[in-house]
Amino acid sequence: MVNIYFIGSAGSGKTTLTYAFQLWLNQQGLDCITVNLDPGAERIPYTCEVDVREWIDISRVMDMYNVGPNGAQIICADLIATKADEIKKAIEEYPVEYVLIDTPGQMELFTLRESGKIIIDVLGRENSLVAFLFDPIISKTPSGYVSMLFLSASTYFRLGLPQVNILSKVDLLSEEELEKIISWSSDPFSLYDDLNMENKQVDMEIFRVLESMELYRNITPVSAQENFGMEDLYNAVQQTFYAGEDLSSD
Ligand SMILES: Nc1nc2c(ncn2[C@@H]2O[C@H](COP(=O)(O)OP(=O)(O)OP(=O)(O)O)[C@@H](O)[C@H]2O)c(=O)[nH]1
Ligand SMILES: [Mg+2]
Repeated sequence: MVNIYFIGSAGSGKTTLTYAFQLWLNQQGLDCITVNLDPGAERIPYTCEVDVREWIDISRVMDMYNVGPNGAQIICADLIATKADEIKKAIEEYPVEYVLIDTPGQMELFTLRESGKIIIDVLGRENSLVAFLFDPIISKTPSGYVSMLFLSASTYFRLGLPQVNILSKVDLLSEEELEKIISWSSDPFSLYDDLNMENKQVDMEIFRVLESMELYRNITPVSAQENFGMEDLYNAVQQTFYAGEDLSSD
């Protein structure tokens, strides 16, 4: 069983990609379930075999604690940890190969608060990975791309799981913009040059550090809307687990 956590900034496309990847896996004859860990989710397109909203009701939390939606989101994020064992049990009822896990819209609720790490530990670290979504509109400028890179690195530091970087919604980018972003992801020097042209000075050393930690790596472009790049995402997942050591089959 492989757990894939879809993580990215608000509106980066996590929920839609979870759905598109579920459909693609099913088309390939591969078993998967989808898990919603976002208590604030309103519209969920995928089948959602396990839904955190069964245990945590955000509007009740707002009433009970007399807080607004943002305060309630924080309380809910912490409450998820108290339900970790039950969530695990619910997932284990499905003996499938892939568990696609959609995370809260505001990524820091999952990546920075303790409950994200607790959930990951309870569900098991060894077969887990993060699909980190780069927002295409932010990633269009060199400084925006670097900011996404740091956000991705911060998630990696915090959660400590293998990570694949995904460029989402590429149908919103022109061919030229897409090519630029791909070149930045494969060649730190081209990013460095374009940053300079944007009058943003960054020491090349920073990219070397990211490279040495294998955080500076090729990005996988996808479009959930156009069902593009799903096979590449699948291959990136496979490579993470099967390239080096064997994946234990539990
Ligand atoms: N053009 C285009 N739009 C997309 C794509 N994927 C998602 N969207 C749109 O982007 C918006 C956000 O998508 P979601 O999947 O809800 O993103 P999210 O990261 O789950 O959002 P939150 O959970 O609210 O933070 C929606 O309006 C989607 O329809 C895509 O591949 N292409
Ligand atoms: Mg979502």
